[in-house]
Amino acid sequence: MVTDTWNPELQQWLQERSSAIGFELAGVAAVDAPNSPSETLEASRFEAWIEAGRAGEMEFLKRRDAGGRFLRSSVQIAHPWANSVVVCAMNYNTPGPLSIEQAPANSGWIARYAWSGEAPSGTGDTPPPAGTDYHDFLLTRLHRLACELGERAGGESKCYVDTGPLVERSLAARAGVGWIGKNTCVLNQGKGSWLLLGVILSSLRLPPQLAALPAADRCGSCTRCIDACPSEALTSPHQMDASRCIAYLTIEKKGTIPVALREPMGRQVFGCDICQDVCPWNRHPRAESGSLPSASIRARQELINPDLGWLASMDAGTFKRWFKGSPLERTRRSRLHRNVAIAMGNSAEMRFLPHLRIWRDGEDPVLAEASSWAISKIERTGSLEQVEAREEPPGTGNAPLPSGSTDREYFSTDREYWHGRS
Ligand code: B12
Ligand code: SF4
Ligand code: SF4
Repeated sequence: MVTDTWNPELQQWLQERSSAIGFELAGVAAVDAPNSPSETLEASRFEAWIEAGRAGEMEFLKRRDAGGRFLRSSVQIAHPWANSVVVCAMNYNTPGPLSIEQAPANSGWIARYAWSGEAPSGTGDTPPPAGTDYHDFLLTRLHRLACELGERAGGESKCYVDTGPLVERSLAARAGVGWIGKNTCVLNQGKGSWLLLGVILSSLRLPPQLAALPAADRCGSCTRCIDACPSEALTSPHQMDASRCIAYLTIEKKGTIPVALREPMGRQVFGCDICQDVCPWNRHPRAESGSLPSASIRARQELINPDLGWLASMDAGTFKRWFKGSPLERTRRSRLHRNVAIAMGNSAEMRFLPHLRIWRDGEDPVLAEASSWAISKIERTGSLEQVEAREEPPGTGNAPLPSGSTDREYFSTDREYWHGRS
């Protein structure tokens, strides 16, 4: 039955079908009419955010239409036909440690959403499991839902996961999926914030009486995320200076990373989970069994607290085998290695010096500069014990590796290295 308008029965159908397709949460919101008070508020927030330089070098956020308006400041600018938006969310919190827990001194951190891969990890004799990107299967599910919606109610639709010219978190909040926490993430009382969002823009109209009730803001007086952010990217509640966020620095920022922000990066080499790891609403929620496509979403154990030496030893072929089709493809090997060099510097581990020296003397100027910084940092901050162990015969220029190990063991192929760890 084609309706062209949302009605309670269709909303009920949406809940049932989205859940059957594998989304844990779904809601629908009306798209603001041009110049309505709510459109004006959202647009002015977005403009102010960009104009304050908060987006750093993320040029895709700054795109404008022919009239000079920021494309993302209002849904209707790029999609004048859209009247409503379905927002779906999937919890990706598979079991695993938190980034804030004790971890080996030689380990880095890859954001939780990027752990996924196709099969349980091999023994080292089998090829590494192929990477998968949550965005891909979210989009597949959204297309299925949009297609069924079209068959049932008619209208035009368009699906996005991440890439569309719209602010998904604002839409999610308005669709009742959750509230926007002080860390700027969408949080749901029962599911926490390990949520990936996907949206279906639709031409169906949502009568005002069917609008979702906004989720109550349950941050209260808590400020854990703001207090824990190492780079002071959360400038005040609900406000982020993305140019300082470690997720931006490690994933989006090209070239060199500002020196002042390198130490705060700690051991993060891809993304950052700290402001979600400390959030009390994330203590319990786990992805529901059955909501994740089991074969393709398993966390790859090697990517949890990954060994920095192992990541550093990846050549182009190995990087491709591990990360093709995964979110890490975005940084390519060169930027991942830049981040690894900084994490090595922050680790104060003398054992990384030989590899850092190779990078420092190599051809990639960004990596060379980051390595040079890391070497001086390790030399400044390495433990007394390590500094003593560093005493070397004049002229060799190399610090000894930890006792009983050789250069070859430390920086050979990833497979050998992995065997060494297990
Ligand atoms: C650019 C981007 C980033 C940038 C900037 C993040 C940011 N806060 O803006 C960087 C690279 C830093 C980033 C990091 C991460 N991202 Co990101 N990112 C995006 C992207 C593509 C655009 C976001 C955007 O437009 N930002 C501009 C600002 C203005 O908007 P906003 O923060 O999203 O929301 C603002 C408004 O809602 C408004 N607002 C609402 N209420 C109120 C109230 C007050 C008082 C005020 C002042 C403002 C205000 O202010 C909010 C906060 O500034 C979206 C996808 C999309 N198309 O929306 C994903 C998205 C936001 N990211 C996502 C994720 C998962 C992450 C990371 C967790 C990844 C990681 N582990 O490293 C981190 C989280 C860091 C964090 N604390 O936010 C998810 C968020 C899911 C969720 N549960 O909220 C999204 C929705 C992608 C997806 N499809 O799932 N991301
Ligand atoms: S993701 Fe990390 S750097 Fe970014 S706001 Fe959260 S804690 Fe701060
Ligand atoms: S840590 Fe506290 S303030 Fe931050 S999002 Fe969670 S509940 Fe809100």
